[in-house]
Amino acid sequence: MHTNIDTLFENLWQDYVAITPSAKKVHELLGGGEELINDHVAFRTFNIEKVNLEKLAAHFRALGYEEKGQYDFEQKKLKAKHFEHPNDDQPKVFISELLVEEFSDEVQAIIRKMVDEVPDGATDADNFLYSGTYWSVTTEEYERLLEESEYAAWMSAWGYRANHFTVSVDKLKGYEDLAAVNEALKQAGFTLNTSGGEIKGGPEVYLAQSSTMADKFKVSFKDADKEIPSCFYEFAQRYTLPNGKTYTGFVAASADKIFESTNAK
Ligand code: OOG
Ligand code: NI
Repeated sequence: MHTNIDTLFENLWQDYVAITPSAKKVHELLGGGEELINDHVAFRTFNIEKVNLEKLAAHFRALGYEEKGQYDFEQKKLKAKHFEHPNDDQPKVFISELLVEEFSDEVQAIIRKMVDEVPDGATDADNFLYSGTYWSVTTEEYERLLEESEYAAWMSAWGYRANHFTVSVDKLKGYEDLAAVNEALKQAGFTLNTSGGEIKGGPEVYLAQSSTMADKFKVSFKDADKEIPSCFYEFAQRYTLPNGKTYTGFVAASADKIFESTNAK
C-alpha cells in the first residue's frame, strides 16, 4: 500500500497519460501550465473476491479515505462506491465492479480465466492501482466480451489503472461554468460524450458532468495488435445544497452515461 497520497496520484497520472495522449493536451488547454484540481479519479474491476471493489478500496482506506456513497447500475450489471478524504482538497475516488455472475457462462469463463492469472497478494502491492493486466486475451475473446459488456472488454485490455481523471470546474480559473469548458474543448477539436446530452445532470441534482470520448490506443492482444478505446477525461461542476454545503456525491443516472465514454462510438 502507498503511504503517500501525492505519490499515488502522481503515479496514477503518469500511467494514465501514457495511454491517453489527449489528457495532456486537455490539461494544457485548461490549466495553461498551472496545476489543475481533480474532482475525482475512477477505477474499474470485477466483483470476484480476489480483485473486488474492496481490494481497490483498501488502498484508499489506508490513506484515510472513507466510504460515502453506493450506486447500482442494473442494466450495465455494475455496482459502485465513492470515497472521500477528510481533507477535501484531495480528489474523491469512484470505484465500480462488474457483477460477473450475471453474464453468460462463456463470458464468465473468459473473465474467471483472466482473474486466475492475478498472483495472490498482487492486490496489496504498492503499484496495484496502476499495474494494468496480469492476463492476455485474444482479439476474439475481447470481441466476445464486447458483445455482452463494453466494461468487461475494457478491463480485459487495460486492467488496473485510473480510468479517468476529472477536472473540478468549480476550482478551475478562467471558465464560468461547465458549458464554457465544453465550448473550449470542442473548439480545440476534442470529441465529447453526447450520450444523455453533452452535460449530464445539472443544478437540480447538484452535479453537472461532461467527458471526452476515450482516446484510441494500441493494445497487444495474444494474437494481434489492435487500436481500441483507452481512457478519457471528465469535467465536473458541483452545486451548493440547501444546507449551504457543496454536494460531494455522484448521480447514478449521469454516471450511467459517463461509463459510455469508453465505447468505440
Ligand atoms: C465510471 C463512470 C462514472 C462518474 O463520475 O459518474 C463516473 C467509469 O467509467 O468507470 O465516473
Ligand atoms: Ni467520473
